[in-house]
Amino acid sequence: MGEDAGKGLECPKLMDGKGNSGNGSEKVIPSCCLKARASAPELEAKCHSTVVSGWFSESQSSSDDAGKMVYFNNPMWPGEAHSLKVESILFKEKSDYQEVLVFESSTYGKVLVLDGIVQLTEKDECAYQEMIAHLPLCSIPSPKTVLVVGGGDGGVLREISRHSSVEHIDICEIDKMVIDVSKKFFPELAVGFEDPRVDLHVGDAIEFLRHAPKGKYDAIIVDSSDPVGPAQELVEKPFFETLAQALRPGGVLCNMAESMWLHTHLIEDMISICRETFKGPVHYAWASVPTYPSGVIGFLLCSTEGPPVDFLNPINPIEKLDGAYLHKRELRFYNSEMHRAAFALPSFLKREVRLL
Ligand code: SPD
Repeated sequence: MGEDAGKGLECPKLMDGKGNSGNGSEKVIPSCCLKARASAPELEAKCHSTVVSGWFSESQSSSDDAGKMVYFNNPMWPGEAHSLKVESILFKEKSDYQEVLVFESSTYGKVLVLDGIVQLTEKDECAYQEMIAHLPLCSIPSPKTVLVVGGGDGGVLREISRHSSVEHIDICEIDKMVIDVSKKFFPELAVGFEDPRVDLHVGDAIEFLRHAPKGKYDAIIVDSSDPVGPAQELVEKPFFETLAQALRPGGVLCNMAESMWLHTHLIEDMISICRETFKGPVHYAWASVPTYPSGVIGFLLCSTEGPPVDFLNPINPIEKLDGAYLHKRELRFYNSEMHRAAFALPSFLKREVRLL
């Protein structure tokens, strides 16, 4: 076990209700912490990643008035915290936007964590990156122009690269540290940046989209982190309206859409916003990703008005695309059967999000 494993990660000093640390120096409370405080008002400001006794937990921590560590759950999944055994901590720094942590786990390979939330592990990243990329790209014939929002680790780019019809890929990631960290620790994902079709924009996606020509993209993939902190605006109506404008008629959006077990209301809100905004079909799909909360993650698929899109039956099957299965590395999770299966929903979800 590495030297750092087993120690609690260093936490900033407890801040008072106005964001002051109590030693006279002003500190701004990150928005994710404000959200945490709103959902757990009995606790004061928190910091992020927690490694205690050699285990990382998707919880947050702080010290109480007596200096004792206090743990509480992430507001996105109260009452539970998935843990991974830590071999060694490889990187931990605060960027301008979030805390970035990389550690070597005992069973899932290297893990990337942002603001205390697991973004990917080497073992199961294939499920998320392959599904979020190929569900939309295999649903339209010959996609040419693609935009990725977020996705700074490069994994989604790696998957888009399998599509030889694609001529241009814009990616807009706000946090350069995520890109740099991925290039250093996750070369199997960051390889996506090496594709000459990729045009990297480091900045705010909302600002980027404001200047994007209307109707430019065949497909947009929103590979965001959870809607706390920098990704908060990415589940709100104005953002979806901007995405719809940037798509050509009959263009497709695939948006990360959380867990059906934990976020039914958020999913319901996102679906109703998208039904109003995109005039074509709106569908929910999901996949198993063991290291995400509740072990699943969802994808919202929408299309603008235009040539009809049948998301449920891939018109552009990956098996028929020259070299796509083997490009850079073999597909590990996605295939046309998984594509179709991803849209089968449990009855409770159909009822709650009115998809019946
Ligand atoms: N709850 C975690 C959701 C993370 C979604 N983004 C992952 C980024 C991988 N490219």
